Amino acid sequence: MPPATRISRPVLIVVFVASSPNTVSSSYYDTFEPDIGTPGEYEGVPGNPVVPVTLRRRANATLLMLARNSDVDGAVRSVREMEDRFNSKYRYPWVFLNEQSFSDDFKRRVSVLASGPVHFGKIADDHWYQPSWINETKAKEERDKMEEEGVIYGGSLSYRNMCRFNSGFFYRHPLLQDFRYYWRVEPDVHFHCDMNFDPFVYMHENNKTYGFTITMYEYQRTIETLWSTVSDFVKEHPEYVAPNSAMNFLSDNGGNSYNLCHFWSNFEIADMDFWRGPAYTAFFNYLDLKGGFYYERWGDAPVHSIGAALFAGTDRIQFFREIGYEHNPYTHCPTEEDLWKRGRCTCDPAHSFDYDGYSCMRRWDRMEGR
Ligand SMILES: Nc1nc2c(ncn2[C@@H]2O[C@H](COP(=O)(O)OP(=O)(O)OP(=O)(O)O)[C@@H](O)[C@H]2O)c(=O)[nH]1
Ligand SMILES: *[C@@H]1O[C@H](CO)[C@@H](O)[C@H](O)[C@H]1NC(C)=O
Ligand SMILES: *[C@@H]1O[C@H](CO)[C@@H](O)[C@H](O)[C@H]1NC(C)=O
Ligand SMILES: *[C@@H]1O[C@H](CO)[C@@H](O)[C@H](O)[C@H]1NC(C)=O
Ligand SMILES: [Mg+2]
Repeated sequence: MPPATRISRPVLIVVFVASSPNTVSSSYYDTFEPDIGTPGEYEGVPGNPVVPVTLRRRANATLLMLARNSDVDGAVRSVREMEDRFNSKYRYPWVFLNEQSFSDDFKRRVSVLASGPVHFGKIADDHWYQPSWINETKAKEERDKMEEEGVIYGGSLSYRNMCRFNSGFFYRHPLLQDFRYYWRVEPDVHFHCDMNFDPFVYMHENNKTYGFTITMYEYQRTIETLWSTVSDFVKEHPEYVAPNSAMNFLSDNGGNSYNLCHFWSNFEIADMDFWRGPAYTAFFNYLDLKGGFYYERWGDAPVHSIGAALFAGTDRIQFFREIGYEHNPYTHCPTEEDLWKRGRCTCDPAHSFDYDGYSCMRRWDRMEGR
């Protein structure tokens, strides 16, 4: 935090070669310090001067959490860490969504931590619940089968609602219409490093569509017919495939089969205008009508990942290596000594998931020419 009296204009020093695939996002804003005044000067605090937002460079973005009222303790811990490590310096708004009304207790406990405006939204029933054209007899049979087989969340209907909502509906919620970028935050995750740059501004300035920290394999059993459905869609709509598509990240045989690699979507920084655009909209609607969100257990992680990889393309996807992030049981921790130190990270780089046997990071490295 700069001293209270210091009001400097942001200095942008571009220090990397734009085409380098090894770009460290934070080096872009190495010397960037937002002009935010002292904590007591936050705008909206009665009696305090408003710090002109124009002094800071902020993106059109929000922090976003989907949660149940019963998630409140974990939500509070995640908000606290996000604020301490990033948002208290930038004061982006928060949007919380829930298919039920948030309790006063939930609202009170997260609001006390947020440095920016906080919005609570209820999700429309037709954006959340299983649509009427799903054959519930068949869906129930499949849920029971998966549960018997011990597939994680295999028997859960609410988990399926959540996955479908996150795949194709959240960015249509009225509270998100005012925003382009979002950072998805789940209850009970950890942000392990100080953020010395603004990833939203980075996304915007570098034309990025999708940012991730962890990539891994999906359970085949939950997506048995997803890839054949994707292939059918692509055959019908070759015009949506990006010239620089990341097909080789998803498939080891030019698209014949899916290697199960996906970005772990409990962390996402992404551009909702891409989800709202013609390619992803057509893609999601096609998948949705096949029913796999209910007859199987298609997750938003493979669905977003396949959408971004094929229709946005390799150069639109950003690995945020400097963001220390943990969702049980995996952690991405910056392994570069300078990033780890600058971030005052609480994670152990030796235990970063990046090159774990279950990680797809090596495949992503190859996409970027490493
Ligand atoms: N409102 C609401 N939110 C939900 C529901 N189910 C899950 N969520 C939220 O959706 C996100 C993902 O759910 P999780 O239960 O964390 O699923 P996961 O990350 O695949 O699995 P975990 O390993 O258990 O964390 C979290 O932000 C949850 O709070 C639900 O039924 N209603
Ligand atoms: C619904 O699924 C069940 C079980 O698979 C099947 O027997 C039934 O014919 C289906 N109903 C319709 C209307 O397709
Ligand atoms: C922010 O982005 C949304 C979605 O693209 C757009 O509708 C809105 O006008 C933008 N707001 C500003 C201030 O640019
Ligand atoms: C950003 O992406 C758009 C859409 O693909 C493209 O038309 C534009 O030229 C890109 N801009 C830069 C600066 O790369
Ligand atoms: Mg989770």
